[in-house]
Amino acid sequence: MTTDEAIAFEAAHCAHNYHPLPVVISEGEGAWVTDVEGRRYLDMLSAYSAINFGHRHPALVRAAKEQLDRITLTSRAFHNDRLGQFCSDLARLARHDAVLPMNSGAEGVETAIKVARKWGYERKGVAADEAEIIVCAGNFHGRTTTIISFSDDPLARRGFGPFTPGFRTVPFGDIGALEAAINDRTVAFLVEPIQGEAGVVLPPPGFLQAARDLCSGRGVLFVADEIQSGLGRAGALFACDLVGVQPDIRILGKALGGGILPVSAITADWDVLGVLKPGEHGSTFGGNPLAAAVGIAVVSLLESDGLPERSHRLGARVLDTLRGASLPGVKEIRGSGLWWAVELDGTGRTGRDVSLDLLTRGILAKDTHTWTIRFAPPLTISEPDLAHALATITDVLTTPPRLR
Ligand code: IF1
Repeated sequence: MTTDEAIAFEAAHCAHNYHPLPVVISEGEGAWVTDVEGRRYLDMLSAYSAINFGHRHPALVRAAKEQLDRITLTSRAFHNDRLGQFCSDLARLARHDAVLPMNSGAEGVETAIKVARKWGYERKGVAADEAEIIVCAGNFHGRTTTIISFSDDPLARRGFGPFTPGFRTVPFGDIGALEAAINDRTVAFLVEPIQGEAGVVLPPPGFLQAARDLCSGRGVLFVADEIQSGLGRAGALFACDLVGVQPDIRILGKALGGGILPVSAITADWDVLGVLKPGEHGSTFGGNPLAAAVGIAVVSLLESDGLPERSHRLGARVLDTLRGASLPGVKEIRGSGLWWAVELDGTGRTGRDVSLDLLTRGILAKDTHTWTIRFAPPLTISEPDLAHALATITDVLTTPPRLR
């Protein structure tokens, strides 16, 4: 089947809720993927940071295969022999007492919202159904109706009302606005330490630490959505570690499943997570033995392979290289670790135009908000492959747009 045939075949029966680049991937290993016509590409998106360890990392595939031959799903109506190890390992990694395992990132965010609200009612004394959570403009926390209720992206909201109340929005990075928004009903501040979908937007220096102190002083839970920024992506184990902030709740997902299956979780100490009692929250697949087995292998990898440090080291080189290239038509280059974005100046090609040009040159990347292209290669990408990607990105951005 050719690329065009495969795309048409998919369009006949798959909802059109995406506008993918015209490439049909059939295989992948490490940082490389191959399309149905045998063309190879460097994956510089990593499924939006779910493939931090590369496609089909041997240790992760081995863990999944071994578990597939034992048991894959029990539901939490019964115990299984992998969940305890997964929660113990992940709690240690996150420097928290406990873990609540879920599946998608959005489920993790919803879980954090429910726990924060219940903590507010039971431990802070907020009046029933009055809890407020403060979020940041430009946020992306998922696609459920409650989560889009506090999105400020019209595309994410249009046509999906009515919306869930109980959220206040402040400008990302504005500590004064955050302080002004906190009141006696505020139970949490939910923030991406680095905003991904917004285009790898870093907060002003000191903002996260000041927000942490403010939350501690006002009895507000600091909830870090590290679904995209965590697990080595930003150049540290967690993006919060870059500024020495320990959140009250950490939300994890994407790469926690090793790029093999959906695994998300929230981590917190018992004074927070202890508000949940049996029967109050859950999911069919949350904490399943297959997910736990992969999660155990992911934690082991993160604790042994030095990937966060490698991300930091190579990421610094990426920014130096791209910023030093004086790229025409580029407004800003932002990044942290092996996670960066090129924001175009809006006078020429769009982010999608550049993504299409990169595609023809064997580089997979994705635009966001029209004028930005984001890059997130596997943290395991080889240095020669990274150098090749940077040379190609530089050349594509320097070469006048080809006639389309
Ligand atoms: C799509 C964006 C990225 C996330 C953060 C929670 C979630 C995500 C910080 C929800 C998910 C994904 C969703 C996917 C594309 C991708 C994305 F463009 F949508 F915004 F990465 F930037 N918190 N992000 O980044 O996790 O439920 O998807 O597992 O919806 O198109 P999920």
